[in-house]
Amino acid sequence: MKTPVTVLGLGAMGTALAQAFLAAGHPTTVWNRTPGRSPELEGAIRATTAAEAVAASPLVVVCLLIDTTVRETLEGIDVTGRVIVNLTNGTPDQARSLEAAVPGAAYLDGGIMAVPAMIGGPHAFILYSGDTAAYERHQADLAVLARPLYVGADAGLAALYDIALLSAMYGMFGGAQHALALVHSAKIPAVEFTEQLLVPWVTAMLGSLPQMAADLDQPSERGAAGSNLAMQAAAYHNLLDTAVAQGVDPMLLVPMGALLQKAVASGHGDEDLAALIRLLG
Ligand code: FVH
Repeated sequence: MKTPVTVLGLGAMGTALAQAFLAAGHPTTVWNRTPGRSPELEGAIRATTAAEAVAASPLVVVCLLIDTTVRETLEGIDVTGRVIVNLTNGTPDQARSLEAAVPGAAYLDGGIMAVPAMIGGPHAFILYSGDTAAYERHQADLAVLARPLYVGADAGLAALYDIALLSAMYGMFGGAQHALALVHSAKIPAVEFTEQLLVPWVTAMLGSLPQMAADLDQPSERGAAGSNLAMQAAAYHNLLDTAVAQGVDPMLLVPMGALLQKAVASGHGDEDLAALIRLLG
């Protein structure tokens, strides 16, 4: 028989996780603060309390709104002998603290790198960290949700990777959204611009990331800058001025301009974009 699992939280993501477990044949107990959510979960066992749901399965997946929600939900519940897999978004410190707050349970923290529609599909992956033995015992169970990637025994590591990847995503979307606001201000069709220019351009620029990362890892092997920062800082004013002239709020672009100025002022004008990473910390 497949491992019985419990899913705490039937928001958009919790529902997708429960659906994937059910589709894979796992006896699946679900609980949600507001009863009656996700009637589409046919075959799920509906617990009336979180305690009842935790008691029902050795593997308990938690997917609630934020860290506080998880703490309030698990408070006072006997989790002895359970494997708690917390897939709620949080910080590394919150993950470590939660691990300490569930004595008697094995704790895994996770970062879901997918939107709900991707769960159970080929492009989703989930980062895990924490109790190594618990991960090895349940790796196959967790694989029905998304490709599992274990990143270390420190419970905070999955959150660190997750937050790093989300930070990159928001930065990327922020730049693209500014670009779209700019072309929209000039009544340029957004879809055509996106498909023919924006996506190919961003895709081509992403190709420079591995070299940027290599420069960070091995500064002694850094090559000459192809596009130096002094040149980029000089041109960057045009991005801000054009936004203002078009009536577009430059708020998403301003921080990068400030960082470029700081790099040049501190003597890094002849280096390339990798130097900005070192200025951040
Ligand atoms: N959806 C996504 O695209 C992202 C993908 C990456 C991972 N995130 C994180 O997953 C967590 C859950 O996200 P979600 O999409 O399921 O969120 P909602 O649909 O808004 O559902 C929220 C659930 O949390 C329950 N809840 C809220 N407050 C409380 C509380 N005080 N006590 C108990 N439960 C609470 C809520 O219950 P209800 O409102 O239906 O009663 C939902 O079950 C999240 O960390 C994302 O960052 C998703």
